[in-house]
Amino acid sequence: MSTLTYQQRAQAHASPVAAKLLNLMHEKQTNLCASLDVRSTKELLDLVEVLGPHICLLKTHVDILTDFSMEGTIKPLKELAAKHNFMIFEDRKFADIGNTVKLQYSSGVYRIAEWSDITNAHGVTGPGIVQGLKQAAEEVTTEPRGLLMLAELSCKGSLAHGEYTKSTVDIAKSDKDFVIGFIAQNDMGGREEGFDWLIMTPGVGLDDKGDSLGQQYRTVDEVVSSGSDIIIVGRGLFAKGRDPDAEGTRYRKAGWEAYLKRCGNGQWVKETYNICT
Ligand code: S5P
Repeated sequence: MSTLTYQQRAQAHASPVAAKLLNLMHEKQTNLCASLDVRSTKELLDLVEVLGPHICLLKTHVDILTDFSMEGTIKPLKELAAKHNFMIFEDRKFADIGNTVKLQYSSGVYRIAEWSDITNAHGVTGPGIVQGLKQAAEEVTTEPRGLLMLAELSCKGSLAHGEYTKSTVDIAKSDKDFVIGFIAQNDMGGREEGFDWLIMTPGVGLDDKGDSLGQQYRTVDEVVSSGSDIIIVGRGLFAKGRDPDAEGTRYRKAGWEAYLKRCGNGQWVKETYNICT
């Protein structure tokens, strides 16, 4: 895993999206991504208003929203992203042939390529998926876009391990600018070949071990010490009975402390943040 600071990695990164995110993380001192799976735009925007100051990245599943619209959902979301300084990751998990994902990413109701800085894809269909998504991004926007490949999953019984994971890493190597990293539970290497992939890790929870549908949670320390650069936290932040502001502070602190430890530093106190620069 990388023991360099986010700032050092930003300076050398091949992808403008990854460099922007790493700089933002360094400046805002957070490696927390909020994953907000809610049913209405109002719930989403209310949570983002509270969690915005704590996060570097917002992960969405816009197909869960019953009232999605570009004007009513995406416009205010982008305004909140600018106000609180975070980036957006639509967790679309593309998994089709290149030509189809190209259409799915750029068209339809959601037009994801127009507004989401980052999206993700499964490796199961092979490298055409990377090229299809990249072409769509190039055709619909001049803004930089980045792709994460799903190399490992958090849920019980997942088939994404061993040879599958290795082959997904090979697909990621096919495009150094567009593929910025992985959804994974562990570091995926690549540094000796000149890749500096971002590892984003879901299945993170400090209070629960899992849910009744196969989700499995690891602690912040566990995931960061096994290579995670960005912790993705969902229900740990906002499930019923939880205070999102308090949980946002808590997970952000835990994530940053674990990062400082990995960079060779100890205590999480505001003054020591800059030791890691
Ligand atoms: O392996 C994975 C990959 C993803 S992207 N496991 C996951 O749980 N996710 C996503 O992370 C999932 O789709 C959900 O949006 C989020 C986890 O939510 P939580 O409420 O369990 O923290």
